[in-house]
Amino acid sequence: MKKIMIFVFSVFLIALVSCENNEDKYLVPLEGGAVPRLDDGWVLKWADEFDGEELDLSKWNYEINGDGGGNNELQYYVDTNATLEDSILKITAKREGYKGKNYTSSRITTRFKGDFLYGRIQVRAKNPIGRGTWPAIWMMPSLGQYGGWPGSGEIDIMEYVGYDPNKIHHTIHTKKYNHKQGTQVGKTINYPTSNSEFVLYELIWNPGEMIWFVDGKETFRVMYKPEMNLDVPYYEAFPFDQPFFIILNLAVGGDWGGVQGVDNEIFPATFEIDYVRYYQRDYYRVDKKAPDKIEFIAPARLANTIYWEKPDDDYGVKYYQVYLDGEYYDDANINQYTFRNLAKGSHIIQIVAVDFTEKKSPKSIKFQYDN
Ligand SMILES: [Ca+2]
Ligand SMILES: [Ca+2]
Repeated sequence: MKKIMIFVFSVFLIALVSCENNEDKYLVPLEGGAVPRLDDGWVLKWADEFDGEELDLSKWNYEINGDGGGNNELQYYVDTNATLEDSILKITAKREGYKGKNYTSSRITTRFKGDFLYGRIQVRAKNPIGRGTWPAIWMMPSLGQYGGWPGSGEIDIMEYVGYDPNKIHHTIHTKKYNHKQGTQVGKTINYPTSNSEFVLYELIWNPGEMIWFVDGKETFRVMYKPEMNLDVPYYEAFPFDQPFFIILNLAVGGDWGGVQGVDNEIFPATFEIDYVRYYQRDYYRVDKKAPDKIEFIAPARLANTIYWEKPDDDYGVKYYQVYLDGEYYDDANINQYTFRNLAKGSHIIQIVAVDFTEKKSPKSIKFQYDN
């Protein structure tokens, strides 16, 4: 107990001494990282360069199963087809019988070992060659807070199918927007060198916004727009306000990869990954400005739901504080909010935007909501 008291007291002292310049809040890069910082305040927080002799199981899990990934894929995922060589992770699909399947491969995830909310993800990879291959760099929700697929979302940083080798694909899936309904949101990019050279795939993920880059060029951007989702709680359209983990896998065949069958002459086929890096923005170093006052609030179609404009800020809003009849009521991760148990009558609602350094906007205009 005494030790704890001393610890608490010393933390308090340090906080008192350094609150002027925020130095205690600056991010510290991951020790030994290959590229600890990128321009504009990005700091390395998690990485695997694949330098070792074998896959680092403090960072990765194998997903071992033959259930076809929900897409009727033909491989059995085993824990022997992800190997390291010359600082490259090689995920190899083999033509071999195993537990009723005719192919083996590997699928690895960072779940509960690397779980990420917002930031910048870099994966440098080289796609396999051959009809029937279907590699992916993607992300799934760590906790599944908004229900099973696709309710809690899926982020596909890069997909490729070997029968259409000049293209790569970026996609998100949510309850409202997913491929089972043909409503998924995505983009196909012509990139003929993705299976002959290493390509850098990047995702910058901010509240309400995701931006994809290929070799440093922006290729796709998704912004949450409440005015297009007035009929649903925001998370049915955009559940990307919770932690996600990274998945790397090489599937064989399946509903997409197998559209033109599988060429059995291509095996072994290998998906190569040079590194995975995750950066967070060092907001206390770069963010200088508080968010602007919110001037627009409106009712959504969904009951007891409002939305508002996303105010300008130099590095973006982290979350909002919702005020009801002059009192703080709740936080909102995105610029849309559904009240629970709102009393019948006329209410005054105000919103405060908070950035990643806890700088706050002035209180918004007063919006009258009658329910
Ligand atoms: Ca490497
Ligand atoms: Ca700011």
